[in-house]
Amino acid sequence: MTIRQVHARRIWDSRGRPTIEVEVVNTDGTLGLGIAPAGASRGTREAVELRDGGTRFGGRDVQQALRAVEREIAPALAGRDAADQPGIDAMLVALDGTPGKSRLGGNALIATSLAVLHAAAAQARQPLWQYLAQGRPVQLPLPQVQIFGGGAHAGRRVDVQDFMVIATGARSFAQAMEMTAEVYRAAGELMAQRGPLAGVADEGGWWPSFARNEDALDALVAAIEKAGYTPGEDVAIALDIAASEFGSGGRYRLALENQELDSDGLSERLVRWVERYPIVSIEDPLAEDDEAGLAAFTRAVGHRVQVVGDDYLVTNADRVRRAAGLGACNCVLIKPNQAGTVTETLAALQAAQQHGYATIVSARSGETEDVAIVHLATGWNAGQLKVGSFARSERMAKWNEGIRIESRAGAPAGFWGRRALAPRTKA
Ligand code: 2PG
Ligand code: MG
Repeated sequence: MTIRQVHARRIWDSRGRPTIEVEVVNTDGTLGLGIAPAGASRGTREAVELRDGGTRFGGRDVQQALRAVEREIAPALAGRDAADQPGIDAMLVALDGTPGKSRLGGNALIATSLAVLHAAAAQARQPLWQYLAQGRPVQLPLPQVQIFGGGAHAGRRVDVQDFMVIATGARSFAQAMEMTAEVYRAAGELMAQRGPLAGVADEGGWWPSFARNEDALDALVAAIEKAGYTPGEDVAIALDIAASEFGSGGRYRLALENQELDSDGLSERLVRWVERYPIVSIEDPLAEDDEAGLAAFTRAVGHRVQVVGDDYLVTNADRVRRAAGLGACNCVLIKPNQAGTVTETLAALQAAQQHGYATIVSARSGETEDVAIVHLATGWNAGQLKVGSFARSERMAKWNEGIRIESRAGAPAGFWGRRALAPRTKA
């Protein structure tokens, strides 16, 4: 079976910004849709998102990326078999010809690559997760869900970007959602009572105007308790510090507390948080250029807390192997559009698994109704899934898809639960 047609169109993401959707149609009439998401806090080594510049839509239009698909990618895909994902992705990378995918655009490439993947699953008449699992036993991922949004997603009102919860006591994906719903609601009520609520952030998390970063942690613990759960037992805390957003060259500027810290100073602050709060996961604790700091932080707390590399590892297999050699991080955030193709995304995930790192498949802050990442997390048996908060349909579509996958006949064999967290020695 071969690809008959490839179309690209401009659609709109959850921030109301242009993005690219690619449609791949097979000769048997089955088709696949792929959509590029968009980050706000980005690693410098991510695949380049091609934007037109100028004044239209704030410079964010994607006409060049659309043209790249219509004029170059579509003719090159015609007649190929969608099931040959590695061959097609290698062709896309070669066709682009630049190290950062800046010529055709990482957004054009990932939308195409995902569309090809969906088309192959459709052609095989299988749900995407099942097509990816290829008969191997897989389990539903453990969700990380944002309760408070900060950093680049909320006008930098607090320095830390994501204050999240993980329902460590949940026994199924659906139960994790139930527990999260109660905590999200309790957090909103608490904020409304205390007064610092200022709407919701880019991923649907409450946007509270706290005076200190620690106030958000205290509020999170209070929300877990208010919801009737025991912090650290039933529901634990996960943070994305996104430190590259407020630090480089070993200097970190905490705007909220009007403090400048060096790498050790920020590390010590975070270690104190780990000691005081029921935190089980910390992402990008130090900036992407602070490799020594990331390795030192992992040595200090990596035996009891998950240390996640996002901006630092940018879903790149070589960078994962390099980090493993240095002992930096023990978990890799997996974002397909950082890599630019499905095959390179899978390579990063496999490199992580080979080195004993845990993995989290993640959405971006700019999303759509696309639910592909839930299928990737499940079918690749990644263990964990990060989608943003528990509000707004670009987020809820993904959580609901997890519930659908779990409840259908022929569902994956169970739920990862807290076993998915690094370090993997925990029961
Ligand atoms: C992150 C993501 C999701 P963005 O940093 O992990 O929260 O944000 O897509 O803006 O990079
Ligand atoms: Mg991050």
